[in-house]
Amino acid sequence: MPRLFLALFCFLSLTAGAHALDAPSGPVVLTVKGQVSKPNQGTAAVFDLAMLAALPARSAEMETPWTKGKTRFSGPLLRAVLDAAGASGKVLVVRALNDYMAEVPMEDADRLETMLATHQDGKPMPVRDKGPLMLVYPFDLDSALFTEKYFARSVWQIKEIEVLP
Ligand SMILES: Nc1nc2c(c(=O)[nH]1)N[C@H]1C(S)=C(S)[C@@H](COP(=O)(O)O)O[C@H]1N2
Ligand SMILES: [Mo]
Repeated sequence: MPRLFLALFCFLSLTAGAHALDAPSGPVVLTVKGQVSKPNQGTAAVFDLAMLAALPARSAEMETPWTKGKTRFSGPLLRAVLDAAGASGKVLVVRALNDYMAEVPMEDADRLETMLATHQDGKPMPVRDKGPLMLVYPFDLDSALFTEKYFARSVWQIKEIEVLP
């Protein structure tokens, strides 16, 4: 009988491990709220930098309106962060520390290699220089993105993403 319970326990912890989002151990840098199915703090999914660093990422050199010359941005793919939170919906309201906000269509995460940049030229981004997180479009892959429409969605000092239907 105890062996059956042990097997059941192992099975349950394995399936839970496959779906649950770990609790952060460091300071929370990002809260994903709204339509999220893998919350780890109340109804929200919260992330520290180590959790973000463990997700599928992108690193690319590009020119942006905010940087001089070619600059390398690296960080988790936006879709990887949303997957980790179990986010599903059509619109992302991306909010910054200064309460700037932009509405970003879910397609920008699904179809474009958008990243939540945590590093600029290999260094963590301080708040005074657009950190700790910035939504960076793949300007290096598609020059058609180099427009005011995508600049306005390039939120820096991100603190929160709300997932709406
Ligand atoms: N956190 C934050 N991100 C932001 C903004 C802002 O005010 N705060 N402005 C947005 C807008 S409207 C544009 S066009 C671009 C470029 O802003 P800039 O002209 O001030 O460089 O950044 C976007 N990201
Ligand atoms: Mo703008």
